[in-house]
Amino acid sequence: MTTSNRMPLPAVIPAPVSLERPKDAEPFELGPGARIVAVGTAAEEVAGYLAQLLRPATGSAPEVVQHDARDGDIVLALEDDGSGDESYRLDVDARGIRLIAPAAAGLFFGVQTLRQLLPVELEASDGPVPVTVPAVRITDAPRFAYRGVMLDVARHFLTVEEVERLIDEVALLKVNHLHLHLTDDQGWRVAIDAYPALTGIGASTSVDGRGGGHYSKADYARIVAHAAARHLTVVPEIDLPGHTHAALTAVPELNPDGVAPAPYEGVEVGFSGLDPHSPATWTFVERVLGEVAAMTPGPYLHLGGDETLSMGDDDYLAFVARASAIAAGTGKAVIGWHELGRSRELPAGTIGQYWSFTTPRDDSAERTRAFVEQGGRVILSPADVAYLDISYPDGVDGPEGRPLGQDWADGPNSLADSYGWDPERIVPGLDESDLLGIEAPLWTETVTTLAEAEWLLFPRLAAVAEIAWSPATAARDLAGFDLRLDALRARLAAMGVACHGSEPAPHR
Ligand code: TNX
Repeated sequence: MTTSNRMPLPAVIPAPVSLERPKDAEPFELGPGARIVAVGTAAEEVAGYLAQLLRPATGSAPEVVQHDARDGDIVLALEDDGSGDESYRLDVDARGIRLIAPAAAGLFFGVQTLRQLLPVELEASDGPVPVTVPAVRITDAPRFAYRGVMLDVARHFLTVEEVERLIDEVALLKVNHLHLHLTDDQGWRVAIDAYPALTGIGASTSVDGRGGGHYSKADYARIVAHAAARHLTVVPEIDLPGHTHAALTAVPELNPDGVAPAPYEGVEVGFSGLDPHSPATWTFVERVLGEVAAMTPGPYLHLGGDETLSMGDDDYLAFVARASAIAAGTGKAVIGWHELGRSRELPAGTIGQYWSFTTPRDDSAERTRAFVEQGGRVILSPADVAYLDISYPDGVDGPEGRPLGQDWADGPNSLADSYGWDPERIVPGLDESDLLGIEAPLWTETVTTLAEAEWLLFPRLAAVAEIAWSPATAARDLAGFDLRLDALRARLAAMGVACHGSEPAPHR
């Protein structure tokens, strides 16, 4: 952040490209007659969202109008200055608030910045809350196009309402992709018309047998729509050919002996696989990927591809070549975990998701470069800093009074770990332009409730989100980040969000 004077800076996470406090400018005070002026049709939806955020100020949402801005109004205007759809400028002083962006996305992210400048009490109160906003001039744009969070709804299921809440929470940090890990050994969580048993027996349980669950097509559409309204793209993952035990329990013909095994409630990985020599496999892959692509307005389809320890090389490569071609044939861009880079027959542009360590182990760097060599780009999720299911170092119990998190990825992993890495230095040979972005996965072997998911995500997601959004040139100053984080902690608490290291959030 560049600053123009020594006044304490408003605490914004992720840090904007530039934030100045203009000398002698007075703060904005929201008056009773203030309106939101939405200039341009695409600005109206964002104006409606902001009006709801401001509702507790007076007890009623400010009126949204289309023109004739007056002093004291909040103006959201679309103006294309060529700076990218997600960029914005935010000017606040006593005369009003002016937020300008080339597209609705930029306005939405600008509103998330503005939200962090508003009194914390607005998040919790039914009002009235006096609203004063410090005078600032901010210009901002993201470093990476893809800023993701992954939820594993297979090991433990999260309901539509829980996923919607998490979407609202991560939007505050300008996260713009929600990767849903929809299938794994323990459960298949999305309805596929061609195979109803996938969400029958296939969705009947979870890790430790804590109950099942799945999304109907209507449920899934609700999640996608809720995400879209917060400018997040949903990335569905159907994990193939490994992590498929739940599918094998539901579809007997996928098993070489035609006999479906019993459901699995443990946490081992790498034992299941689909047989590339069986015609039933290919009928299954075509139907499932076809239906999932049809439910997906976003551009991506994640094929998984990780941890197929029970399959030989030839079978794995035969599977990947054919399955990735089927996935690409749906019209979607294919994403896979870095193991997919074992294949030299990937559809052009296939995106690799790197999940080894900040210093690559085994052949992970080579596998990851293989995506770039085949015309694709890379999403970084280094497990020792970006896997948010790894436990915290202090050994404190989670919000339900039990320990949380796994340790395998050089864990426990601290907030400082999640903040202290440089995307350009992870995979040797990759340039910044080879990186599509960054994602923080939340695997849920140990996570059984929404509060537990929140507690593992926050505050470390704030660190990963800042690395994904803020300029490479911004010094990663942990002490300064910690200060800004205090404000975010207070806001999350007011929102009722569980956060490690904060006072317990009040019950919702
Ligand atoms: C590895 S990383 C997995 C998941 C586990 C996770 C636990 C990757 C692509 N697969 O199956 O849930 O570790 O941290």
